[in-house]
Amino acid sequence: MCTPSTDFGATAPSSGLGNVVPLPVTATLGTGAFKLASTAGIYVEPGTPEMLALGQYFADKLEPATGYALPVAATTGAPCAGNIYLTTANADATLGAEGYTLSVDPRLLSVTAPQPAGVFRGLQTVRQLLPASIESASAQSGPWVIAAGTIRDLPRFSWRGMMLDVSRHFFGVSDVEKLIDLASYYKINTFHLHLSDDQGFRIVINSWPNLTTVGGSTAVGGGAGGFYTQADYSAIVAYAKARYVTIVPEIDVPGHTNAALASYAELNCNGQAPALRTDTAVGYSSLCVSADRSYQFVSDVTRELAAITPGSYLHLGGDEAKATSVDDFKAFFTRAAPAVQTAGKSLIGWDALGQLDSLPANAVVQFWTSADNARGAIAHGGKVLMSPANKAYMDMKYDMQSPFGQTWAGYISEQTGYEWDPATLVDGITESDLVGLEAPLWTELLSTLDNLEYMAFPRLIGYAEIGWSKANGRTWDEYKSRVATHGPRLAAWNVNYYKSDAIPWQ
Ligand code: TNX
Repeated sequence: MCTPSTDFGATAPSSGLGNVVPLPVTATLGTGAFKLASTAGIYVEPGTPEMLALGQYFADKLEPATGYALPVAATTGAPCAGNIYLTTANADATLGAEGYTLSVDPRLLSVTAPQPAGVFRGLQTVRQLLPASIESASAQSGPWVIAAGTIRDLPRFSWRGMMLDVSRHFFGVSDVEKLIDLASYYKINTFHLHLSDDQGFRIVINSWPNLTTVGGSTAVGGGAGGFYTQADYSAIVAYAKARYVTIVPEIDVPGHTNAALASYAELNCNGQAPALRTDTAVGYSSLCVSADRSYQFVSDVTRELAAITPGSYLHLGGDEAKATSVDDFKAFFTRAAPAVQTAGKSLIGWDALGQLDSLPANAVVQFWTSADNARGAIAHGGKVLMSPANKAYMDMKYDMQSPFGQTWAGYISEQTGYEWDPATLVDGITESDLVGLEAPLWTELLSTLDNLEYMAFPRLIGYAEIGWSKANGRTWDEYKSRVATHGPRLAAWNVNYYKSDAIPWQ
């Protein structure tokens, strides 16, 4: 049973189906408009807990601004006129794991996808087609009208990520969740947590408790640091999962390990724990490659992390191991990498892993600086995740005026961050070698959520579009006026985004 709504004569907004970021694959404008009425319901098919949860997620997003408590119910077949229909029934299988079709008719709004993840992605499109005031935390006047038409949409790359360094400065669960929620609005599907480095070890490992009680007690600049309990981490994983975002945890080895070395003397070749470090130097620390305990450490950490990580990848870092010889680096990963397989996961590491003589099945290397190493990884059957430092490092300053951030990889304006193609940037790395792209946010120089938001927005929105939308036809001039319409939405969420003149912000 459903209550039909009868206002089918609403006028379509002049923006039509425009202003969606990432740009959908195809959008065809129809006649008229769908008007969301207070009497509408959200009907899901099939009535599984997952689909009902998606319906409730959407109802919860609409309630503050509309004041409507839209009921969510299971249905078989399309509901009656005036309602919203979310379904995986009779979907076009070629839309894949995350694609969807959005059909907006004056009498029905429906999102159809082969998988619930596609329904979630489609709901982000629906939110973007509603007036920006839909994102307000308090009741607004509406009307809540969407232009009639059809969108058929699916991603270019399967891995569209953001990375946050919680080691140099620690960020609590609610900060991380806010970033995940924002990223998911732009259809990002992977959130990589850089959980350990020289300055802090940030996740409780029950079999090695000092890693956090000692190694988690500091941060860059000497602050108090902090760490996630495994329950905290699981809360982040669940929050991300509800947004169809996969958490990829990173424990960086064998370098970038001073916090672990300071926590356990036995991980050091000289048997002595160094002091905790709060400076930003790199390349001085290494697990003891000849010590069996180092591999016990890796296997215990990967086993405990794997048990609370539903995603299929564990990141073992491997970058800037300058205190480890190349032979030792190879010897280290030959013994350490199988722990990831044993834990039932696949290995991802930074591009230095391309120096190894072989890679395990399904290995991914994350390109940030060395094209040679990335090509080496491809030659050994690995796939590449693109995070070029001079295009995708969100800790780089936008320009000379930026109040904080790094410059070693250059300035990265919003335009520079947007105008590149992962499949043509590096000689010898082509589309079929890639799993996708990821934008890292390192935090040596960033210590507050406000800082993070300023560096990530709006650049992250551009990376989301590079990962999702077709390369063909993407232009900065068109994009900048489309992303400009998202200013009021970012403002509604209290995001401290960078408002430069490069984008004609509304
Ligand atoms: C290089 S990228 C690093 C990080 C720093 C970053 C700062 C990478 C794998 N290593 O340790 O935080 O530069 O931009």
